[in-house]
Amino acid sequence: MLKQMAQLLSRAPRNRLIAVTNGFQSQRKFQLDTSAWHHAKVELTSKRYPIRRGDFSQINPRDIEYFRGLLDSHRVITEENELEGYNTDWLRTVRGVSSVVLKPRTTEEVVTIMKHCSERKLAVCPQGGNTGLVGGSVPVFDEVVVSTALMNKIESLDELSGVMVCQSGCVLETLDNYLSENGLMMPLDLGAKGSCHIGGNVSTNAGGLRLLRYGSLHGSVLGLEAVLASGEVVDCLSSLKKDNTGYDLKHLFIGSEGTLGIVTKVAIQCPTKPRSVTLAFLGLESFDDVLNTFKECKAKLGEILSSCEFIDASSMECVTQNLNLKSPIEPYPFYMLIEAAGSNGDHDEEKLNNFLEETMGSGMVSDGTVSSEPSRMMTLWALRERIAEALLHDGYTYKYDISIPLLDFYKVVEDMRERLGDSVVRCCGYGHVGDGNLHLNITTREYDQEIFHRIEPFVYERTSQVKGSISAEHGLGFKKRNYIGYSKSDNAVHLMKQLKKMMDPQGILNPYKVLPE
Ligand code: FAD
Ligand code: 2HG
Ligand code: ZN
Repeated sequence: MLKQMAQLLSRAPRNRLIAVTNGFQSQRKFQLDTSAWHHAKVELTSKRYPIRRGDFSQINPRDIEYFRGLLDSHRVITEENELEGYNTDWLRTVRGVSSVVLKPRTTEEVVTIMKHCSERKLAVCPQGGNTGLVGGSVPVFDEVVVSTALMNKIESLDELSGVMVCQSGCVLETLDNYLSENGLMMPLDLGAKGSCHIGGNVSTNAGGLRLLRYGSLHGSVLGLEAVLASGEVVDCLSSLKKDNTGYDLKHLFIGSEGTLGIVTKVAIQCPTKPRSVTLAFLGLESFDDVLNTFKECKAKLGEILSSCEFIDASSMECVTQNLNLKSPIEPYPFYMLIEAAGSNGDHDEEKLNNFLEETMGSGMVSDGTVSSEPSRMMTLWALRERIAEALLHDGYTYKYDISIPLLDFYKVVEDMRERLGDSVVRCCGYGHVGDGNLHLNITTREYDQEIFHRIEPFVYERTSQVKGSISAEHGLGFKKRNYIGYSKSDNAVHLMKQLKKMMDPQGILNPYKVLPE
């Protein structure tokens, strides 16, 4: 059966997997085709949202002079054209007006920058690859952008334990390629891998396509170094798997989205790269079939299951029509990508065969195609990984990233579709079904305030009713911070505010983000 399925693949075109980028940062391997996007400037965040600038100082020529004395002049960006990419998010939904971007190379430089900003009460927005999806990575007003783009050194790799220590500006894909040469891999993988930085991943606690297998960064990050608002360094750069000496402070920085400190170094546990990887791309008639197939793949594949993703018909239509990618199978209401990765190809193939025989035999899976060939797997993964990019071609994207019990999972998409009717271009669902994480996306040609209010807070109320999370993996950033109460208790939010006050008394680190107004 695997052979028959593999034959189906010959119909699939070979697309190059394009990594995302704003097109502003030149070190990217691939460039995102932005030709179909609107070229008009994104509306200023401070205009679209009712928000007042905090009581921070404004940057003046003496500050710029100070930064130029500290960094070479090409690491202090003040040119308007160059600033635009750092002021605008990847989704093109929020825009700030920072007049300076700083590019330190070392922790010491970050320390000096933060000491100066603290003394002057200048607000700071830490930025990695600027692929964040909740408006956290760009300034809201005129915050100083501290970019980690040049903090890209790999410091050490212990091949025996698999622990790598690197600076926070290393691009995820670069790290993965480096590890691959040493028989290892990064424990996370996402569509933005060609642009996002490990510091950004840690600061958002990014999930991605293989969280199902390798767990969250709260497990894989063994240690980190961060610079506080005051310029003080917190050295928690342990490379030990086990270390129960006091409070584990690194967890405060994982997922705090640049509000508690600037992450400068990371020690990460890297798994062994599997010797055999096989990907099944399946077509299914109903969402019940998706859930049953998930249950079955856990049972039949066990420890070799490395990813379990789903795509609905509308998401597939988006990626095929907007990006001209081709589905390898006929249209179905749902599709799944199930990846198996192990150390013995024959053993893995046998397991996968059993799983496919069972699910296709019982009618749970209607059609499918399987491949172990790297370029073909990349072609299939592109259909899933490039949906976020494809949606941008519709116009404006209202993006929701929720954790929700599996029994209620797709009902949310159906309810939203019914609620919005034909007032929107698209309402689709896809994502990490194996982790209970739905990506609900709605698009309109342009931003529409009325539609926005029909979606929010309905989507958060709906999620909260079933005890879900209003942000499974993208964080709260600027756009979702005022909805934190739908997923966290008042006491928890209060404690978060106290922690913030203690670690950043002037509130200069990434203001207007994560915590509610
Ligand atoms: P940025 O976008 O630059 O910043 C994100 C946040 O972290 C901001 O609040 C910023 O202030 C802060 N920050 C950045 N660097 C630091 C630092 N060194 N110290 C302190 N704070 C810092 N996310 C997922 O979880 N799973 C996915 O599958 C996934 N897929 C994606 C696919 C695409 C196509 C895109 C565009 C995004 C995707 N994302 C995904 C979202 C995004 O890529 C991740 O959140 C990523 O981890 C952000 O990394 P970054 O370097 O781009 O950070
Ligand atoms: C993904 O899993 C990302 O592809 C983006 O988290 C999700 O576009 C989205 O909603
Ligand atoms: Zn995701």
